[in-house]
Amino acid sequence: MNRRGFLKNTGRYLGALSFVGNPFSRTASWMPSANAQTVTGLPSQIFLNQLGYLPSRAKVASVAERASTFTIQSTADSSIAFRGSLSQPRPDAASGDLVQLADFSGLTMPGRYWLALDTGSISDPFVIGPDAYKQALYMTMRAFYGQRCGCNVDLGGGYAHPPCHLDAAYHASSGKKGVLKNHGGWHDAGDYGRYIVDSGISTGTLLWTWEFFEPVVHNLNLRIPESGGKIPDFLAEIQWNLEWMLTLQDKDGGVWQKQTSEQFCGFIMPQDDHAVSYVIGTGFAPYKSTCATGDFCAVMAIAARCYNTCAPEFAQRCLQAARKAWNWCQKYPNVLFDNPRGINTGSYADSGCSDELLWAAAELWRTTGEAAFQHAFLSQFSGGAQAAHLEVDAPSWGGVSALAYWSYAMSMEKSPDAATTAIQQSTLDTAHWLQSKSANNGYGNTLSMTDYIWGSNGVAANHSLLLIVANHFHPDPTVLDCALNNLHYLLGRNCLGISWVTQLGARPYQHPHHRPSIAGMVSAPWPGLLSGGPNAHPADSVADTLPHKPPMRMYIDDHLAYSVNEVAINWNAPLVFLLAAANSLQ
Ligand code: G3I
Ligand code: 9MR
Ligand code: ZN
Repeated sequence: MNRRGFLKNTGRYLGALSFVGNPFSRTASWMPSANAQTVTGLPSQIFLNQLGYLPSRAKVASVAERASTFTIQSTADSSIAFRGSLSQPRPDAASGDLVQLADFSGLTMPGRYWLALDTGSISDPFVIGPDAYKQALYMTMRAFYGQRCGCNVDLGGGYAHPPCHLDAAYHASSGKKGVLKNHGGWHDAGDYGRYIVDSGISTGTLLWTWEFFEPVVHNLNLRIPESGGKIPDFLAEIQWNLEWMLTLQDKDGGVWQKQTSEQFCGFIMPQDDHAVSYVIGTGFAPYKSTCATGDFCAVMAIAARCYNTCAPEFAQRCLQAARKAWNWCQKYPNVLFDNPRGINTGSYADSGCSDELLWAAAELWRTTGEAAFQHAFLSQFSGGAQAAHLEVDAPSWGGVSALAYWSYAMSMEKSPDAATTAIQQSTLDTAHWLQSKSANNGYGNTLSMTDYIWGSNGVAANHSLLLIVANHFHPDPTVLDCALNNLHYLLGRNCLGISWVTQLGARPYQHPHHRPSIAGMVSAPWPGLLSGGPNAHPADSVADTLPHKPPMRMYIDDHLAYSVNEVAINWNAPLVFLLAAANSLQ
């Protein structure tokens, strides 16, 4: 049924979807995708989570046209399940909109509904039900299988490729020479590079998902080649990347920054990219970098805990690798990386590695209980500015101190020391600050105006990670609802009415900067991938042409616009964490 065809539309939405300089776009209209719920036709100005809501949690839609009252109607027979009044219009700075809120939290009866305004406008259909986010968790986690390098990948439906990037060698900048027999890992993003720093936070976040929400993810059947084996699918998928990470550790314990070609390739399938995949180093002794080695150390230490039951030998290998990496970092505490001459792939260059080392210390302490690691954590924690005015911020690829703090605090839960108390308190303070942001934003997300950077959708997901950890320290349903608010934002409750996860929701974006989605003969992009999202500082030739607008509108669904519409493993991973949390609430 196309009930939306006659609805009025301001045209702003289509504006956001114009295809500036994009000769390869499929089409400017919405394409049917593998998701049966995808709708065609113009969207209304009613914005909500296109997947729906859990029965017992808060449910709020944002309305950008003027109305007074609303009803929630069953899609089966248009019967009215809930009536409400809209809040007064309030300006929303991030979108420039005047927004009214429709709060229907009181409706808890599972069903399929739409929201109707007294103006006659009707939203896309959505679900209220305990399984509202079940498929989303499956798809966003399975997307990592889709990112696999070096093996046959087949998600079904034509989303497939044979083994890729098997031709590996040491680049001169690595301090070594010759070919290398390695393969594996996940393609980082829309490109085919593999970068330890980004792999580190992504893999760490996924392993934390396991540790926080094992009951939810333990039996998740991801339909991957390892399914049915003795390692749960969730851990088997992560192991695929860990095995590759292990191959980037040198004999001395240091870890090279990345394995990529010298330049980004064009829009080709991975098996058609025949450029040599080089292990790339700093170009000067000791060639490996401290941030990469610190991240690697932390992740291997977490892995030693997670695989101890199902794969004890692998867990031991991980722990040994972590110890070697730790020792290397003690010798070389601040070797920074920048692209050596002739290398133009992503750099993940960081200006300091003390947070990576803090994370490594905390995870090793939590895993081994050895006093030396606690001492290393505490001496850096108390010696630095941290102790006096500790500020816990959500993690990002370049800033992992929160992961260090939380890991330490979780290891001390039975006998909290001063550091633990300070960490917990500061985390709660930040959570409350994010809650105040959410309460004052028309679209309910926790983003400040300055958070609309490259990968702002990942920032939102990581804010939710922080909120969920805060709830772990001090349970509070309003903090959890705030964490879910970012999920609602990412899945449609935003000023563009777009779902930023491929193939999820009624109006998913269609044109990610993701090579296999562009080069492959597929009608919709590869499933389960989160877009980087709005960026107030566009940095590619397409997004650069966007007229200056409020930050949430600095987005275009164009595959060439990598600074607003690329996908990346470090944005998908906190979304998996958030979805696992959401699935644990029922
Ligand atoms: O943090 C500052 C902020 O304070 C400032 O207001 C803002 C103004 O531009 O910039 C912020 O820094 C930005 C930073 O991302 C935030 O993480 C930089 O401008 C921006 O250039 C930087 O972008 C990074 C991008 O690579 C370019 O280096 C992204 O974080 C990073 O996710 C992205 O990663 C790429 C890899 O290099 C290659 N593979 C794909 C991947 C995803 O796009
Ligand atoms: O595909 C690349 C993407 O992963 C990076 O995030 C981005 C910025 O480093 O660069 C993309 O590659 C482009 C390159 O920078 C410039 N030439 C065109 C490439 C594909 O759009
Ligand atoms: Zn590959």
